[in-house]
Amino acid sequence: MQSILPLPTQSVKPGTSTGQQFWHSATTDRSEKIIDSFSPADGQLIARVYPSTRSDYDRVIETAQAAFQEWRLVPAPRRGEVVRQMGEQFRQYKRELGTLVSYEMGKSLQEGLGEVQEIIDICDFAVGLSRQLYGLAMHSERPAHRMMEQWHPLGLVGIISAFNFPVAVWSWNAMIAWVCGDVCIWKPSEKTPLTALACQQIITEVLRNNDVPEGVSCLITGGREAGEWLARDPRIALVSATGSTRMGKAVAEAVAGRLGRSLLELGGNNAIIVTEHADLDLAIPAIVFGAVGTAGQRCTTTRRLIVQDTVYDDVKKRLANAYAQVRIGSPLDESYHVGPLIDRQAVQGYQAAVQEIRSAGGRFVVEPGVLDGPGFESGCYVRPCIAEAENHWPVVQRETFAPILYLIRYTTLDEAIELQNGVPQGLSSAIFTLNLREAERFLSVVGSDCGIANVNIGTSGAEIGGAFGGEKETGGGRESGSDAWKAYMRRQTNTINYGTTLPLAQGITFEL
Ligand code: UN1
Repeated sequence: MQSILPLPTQSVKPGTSTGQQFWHSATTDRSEKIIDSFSPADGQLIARVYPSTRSDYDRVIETAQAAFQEWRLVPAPRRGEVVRQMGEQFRQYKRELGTLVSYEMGKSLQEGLGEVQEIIDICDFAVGLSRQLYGLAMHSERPAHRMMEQWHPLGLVGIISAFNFPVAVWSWNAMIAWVCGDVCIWKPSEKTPLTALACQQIITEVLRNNDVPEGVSCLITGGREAGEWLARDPRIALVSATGSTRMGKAVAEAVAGRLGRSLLELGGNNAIIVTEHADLDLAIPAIVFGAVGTAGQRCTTTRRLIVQDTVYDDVKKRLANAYAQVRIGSPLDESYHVGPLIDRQAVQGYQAAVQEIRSAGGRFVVEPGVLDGPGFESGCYVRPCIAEAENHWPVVQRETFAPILYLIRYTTLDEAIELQNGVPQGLSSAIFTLNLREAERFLSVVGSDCGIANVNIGTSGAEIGGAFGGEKETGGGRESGSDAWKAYMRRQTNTINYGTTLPLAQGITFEL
């Protein structure tokens, strides 16, 4: 059994007078405001969700603590088997969950399905990993001694996820944490609570069928306050948080204040460098997908394009032509490329950035705008735009979560790399060139300072097999593939003496 708290006896009650669905809770002490989930696709209120109270939270944590005592004893490959079955469930519900992601969050259906595919992929990865949680063995300097390291589970892992990848980022954390032997408490974004509840429902059967103790998979709902409970709570061994740099700094401070562990995946300000040796037939679609995909709301979205002056005009013209083909409309209708922003507040952020670009003297190559009229009633649809800008402008230095692409000109590769690195964030980066020297220089120690650096592919759309995350204000954490699992475990170094004497290290003698 699992906890899908804050709902001690949760049920979906259809059929209110307005036809909306309400998640019900037996708890009556609800001081916090009910969370309304609106679809940015059509502006409809699609559900109302009760936020967890502090007493719900404490009950969840106590249940999770008890669950950890049992779950840590389950052999890792057995835990992997549970995750394998979860992957099967997500395969089965891929279309339904992908559609809900698309409807609640507003990304295109293709991208909603892609997000569920990321869950399936990380499940597969985690299953293999469950037999590969390797520690090293070392040669001891002492005779008849053996040294090795083991990796043990950490305990309770808090997962704070953002609206833009409402389910995939949870799965990167949870699936890996579970095979490592941890238990998880998920606080999804208050903008996308339904997709989170759906994920919990999808895995319920697997948890039940395998007699997984209640509390291995927990969910709390709420806003900033619920995030703070996790960050401040010494019972939470690791807080993995995805979101804005502002949120990440608050989490980092609170967790560091109690010397806990945090794993942060925060803002990006990702650039693509296009050199005169680029294959523009590859570069243009990569740039467009990177800049307009998910309506510019990926942390890996391409926000800056740094183009060599010799090809600048050509790139600018081709991009303007490509943008003219981009179709904006309902994310559920597959004939459109770009859906809405998450809410009207995000639209205001887009408009404020546009205003700031104009005041700074920026010139729009592709004009911005907010769409209205039939199909755009939610007020959340905006035009992806391109502005010629300068890297040092405050608006360019900031991450605006919207489809605004800045065009910046350069002459030498060193200058391009300096521009690319010349922002506070350090998540993703790319270069388009067929010139080996340029590509290798970009990847070298004097090249990109980002956690992700690509050649001839865009900045977004990373595969789950690599470690995902970035440097500087992006927070330094790594999630998902490679050896990111180590963040979810504690390392123990063991020295075993199987001899009959007690030689000391460093040649020290100590005789009684
Ligand atoms: C995010 O935007 O927080 O690399 C995650 C990508 C996706 C994940 C993005 N696989 O664009």
